[in-house]
Amino acid sequence: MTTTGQVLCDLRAATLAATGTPYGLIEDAAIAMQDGRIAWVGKRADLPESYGGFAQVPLGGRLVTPGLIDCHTHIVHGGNRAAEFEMRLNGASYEEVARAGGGIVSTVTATRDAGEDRLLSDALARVDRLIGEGVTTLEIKSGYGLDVETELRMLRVARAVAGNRPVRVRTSFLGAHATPPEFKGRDDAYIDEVAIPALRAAHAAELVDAVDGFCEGIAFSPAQIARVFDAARDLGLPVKLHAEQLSNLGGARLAARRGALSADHLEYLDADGVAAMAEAGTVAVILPGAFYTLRETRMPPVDALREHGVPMALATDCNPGSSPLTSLLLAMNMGCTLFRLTPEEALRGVTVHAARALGLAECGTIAPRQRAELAVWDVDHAAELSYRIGFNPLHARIFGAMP
Ligand code: DI6
Ligand code: FE
Repeated sequence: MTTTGQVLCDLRAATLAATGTPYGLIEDAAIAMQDGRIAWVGKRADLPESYGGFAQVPLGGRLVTPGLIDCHTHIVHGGNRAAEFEMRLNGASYEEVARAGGGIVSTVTATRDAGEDRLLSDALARVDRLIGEGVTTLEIKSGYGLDVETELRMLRVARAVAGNRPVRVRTSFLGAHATPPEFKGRDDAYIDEVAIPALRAAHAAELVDAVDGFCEGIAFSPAQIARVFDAARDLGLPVKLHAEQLSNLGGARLAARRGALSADHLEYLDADGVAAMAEAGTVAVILPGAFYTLRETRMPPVDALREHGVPMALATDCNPGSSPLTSLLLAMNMGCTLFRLTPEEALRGVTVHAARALGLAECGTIAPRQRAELAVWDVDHAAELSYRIGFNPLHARIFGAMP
């Protein structure tokens, strides 16, 4: 059944599509929406007469962008790590905290102890902060269960987020995030006896959209990650990887060779890794919240990524340890100020390139046939979205239709 749609007008559209203008900007624009999709976008004066019967929604000259996309979060987790935050401020390093049995493992305990309802209500409180900033799609990882039952519970909660809020969720299975205490010193056994069986069970329950891993000295080796990626390939699932965050193990190269959607963090990425990602079309997901929280000094090679045409996305990495961040606007500001992204790169990083990092073709730009997922902002210039710190200029969020 075809329903009558809406025409948004009296607006400026930062389409992020190839219009030949910065931000894909169209002044004096109109956007026609029907059945949850964008039917038409262009100059208001060029609006075809066939949309004359649509409800007109004037937006007072405001800027409209695609709905924002947070393409890397661990937003479902139990408890918090304020105590470890304090420990680090008393001198302990992130690796020391992890090796002392804290870090990820303490969140694993809290997540195993939390029921599904508690995990969901805690996650929704954080998701609501993102939605309040115009986020219409987010990715959610497992990886704090590290046993079959709790990994599946995290993914069910991630799916339930989309059942409880008007937002699209893509899930990533991250069983290869850390070795749980009961497998201490037996990383290979954990991968073979828990992580891969959990992946198969979660896939059978239709809970998995992609497969992730943590390739790092304090986590898993490229050879161990490769086994998880083999299992993903057998299930027909796309892969992505936390790579080169604290050291260079060649994770980005491995991910690129496996045709990964994205390689994420990348502070220690080398020229080889950049070239491999460029060749494979793997998106670089830059996570300034973790860089900031860990007080990293080594920056991801943004200039090299740019020169090689590697698409760069930006995300919160919302997690209780290294990035307790629930503001994608602040991630954009940090991407610009800490990593010297341009404001246009930052906006592309949370729209069109973030969509690509999730393998989504129908959101991330304002163009015909794209989903009608938009953010309306009280700003004069798109750069304001990255420029301000702790200021949220969202006027309205559109998820399918203007409310
Ligand atoms: N990289 C990170 O920064 C987080 N996970 C990962 O793979 C840290 C997760 C945590 O400390 O809880
Ligand atoms: Fe992460």
